[in-house]
Amino acid sequence: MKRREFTFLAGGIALETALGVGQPARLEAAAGKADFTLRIAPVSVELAPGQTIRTIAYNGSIPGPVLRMKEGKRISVDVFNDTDVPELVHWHGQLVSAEADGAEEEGSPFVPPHGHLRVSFTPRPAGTRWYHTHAMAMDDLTRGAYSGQYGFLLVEPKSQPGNYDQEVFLAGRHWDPVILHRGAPNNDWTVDYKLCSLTDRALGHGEPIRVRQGQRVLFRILNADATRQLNLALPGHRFQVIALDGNPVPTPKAVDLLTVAVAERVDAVVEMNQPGVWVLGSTRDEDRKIGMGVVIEYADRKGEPQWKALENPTWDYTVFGSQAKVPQPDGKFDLMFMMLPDEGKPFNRWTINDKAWPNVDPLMVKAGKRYRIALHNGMEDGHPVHLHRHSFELVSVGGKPTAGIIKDTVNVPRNTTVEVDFVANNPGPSLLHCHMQQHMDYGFKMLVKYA
Ligand SMILES: [Cu+2]
Repeated sequence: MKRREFTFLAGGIALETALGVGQPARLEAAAGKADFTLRIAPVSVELAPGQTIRTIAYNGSIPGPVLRMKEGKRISVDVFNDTDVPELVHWHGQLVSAEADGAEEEGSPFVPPHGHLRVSFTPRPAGTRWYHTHAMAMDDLTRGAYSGQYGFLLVEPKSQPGNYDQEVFLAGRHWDPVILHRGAPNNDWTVDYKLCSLTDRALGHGEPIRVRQGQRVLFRILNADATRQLNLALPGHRFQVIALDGNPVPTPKAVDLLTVAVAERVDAVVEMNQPGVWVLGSTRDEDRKIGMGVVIEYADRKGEPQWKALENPTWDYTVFGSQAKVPQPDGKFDLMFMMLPDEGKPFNRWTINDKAWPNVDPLMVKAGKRYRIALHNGMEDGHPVHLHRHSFELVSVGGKPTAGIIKDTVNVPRNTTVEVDFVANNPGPSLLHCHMQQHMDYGFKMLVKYA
């Protein structure tokens, strides 16, 4: 029997339902083929010989396909959900409508189980973005960011600068999660993992990245993890950081270590001037041992991949900033993040200004105004805080002023305050949350609302 297909033309969203339940008032025939298709379905991936993960992913691979879109050119994506549970696809770092954003809390529709949703939006701004599930996992570690539902989305600028010879996409991930209770000083519930990947295979398996001496390689690096920070080095080489979260930085700078918090992206160019076979990998020995890395192989070089620990690994956003004067905001908010004590089962609950979702008071803003948010982390863990549908500018990190660094996710280190400014320029509810899955699932989220 032919599937019934309907299109719901409102807010840029088209909704099709196979059952016809909850049919919206305005129905029209689905219009042609979408520009992109994503299929959410189970997959098995052999990360290393004998080490196969079974997860849910896009189009049968981890990561999903690199989606290349043109800045400002409206597109449509057909999302098919072959699983038994409702899903959400979030377009991370893009200034889209709340309907298209893929966040339940903003009112975006789900992709129904064994159903379909057509999403339409205008990609912007240009840069390294990504897409991922925004479903909650709670204590089901097969769902949400613990699953394989992530992929790069590159919004290509109208005019391409492109001063590189090769482009490489790397997305860090931990796999096979298990719930773990930690003792002092944290005394909390956390997640531990047994396997890692930075490509579609564990370190030492799959194809190396082949380079030639003198090449400039642009690495687009994403931390697609549910909970863990990614720290990367490439012995004998430096990373010229040119963009953070896809946005060009005011002061590109060469560094030895890349620290990428959950959901962040770093674009960095490496000049290949140390012929050999190297490990580009996690600076955490335990993570490299279980697969977090990839081999870089120069032409005509053979042998065991070499690793060397960094002597002085440091990471500081502000080195990429400028000294420009940041405009005074029209309003200011203070947000204090705290963890509630262990309640005897996973996970600990989290509060923002002493309240947990859904009871956190929203930040009320007026369109066109500039707001400063002081993010206060009163705990031992760092929190990658993400604001949906807006970009923000870093104003200070741990009391150190900066300017010109535009991001959508910022790591707020332990017992530190980070200040960010954003302009309320995209009306509709916008989610602000910690991107660590168990933190957002257990209270650490709130809405920005337009008055
Ligand atoms: Cu957090």
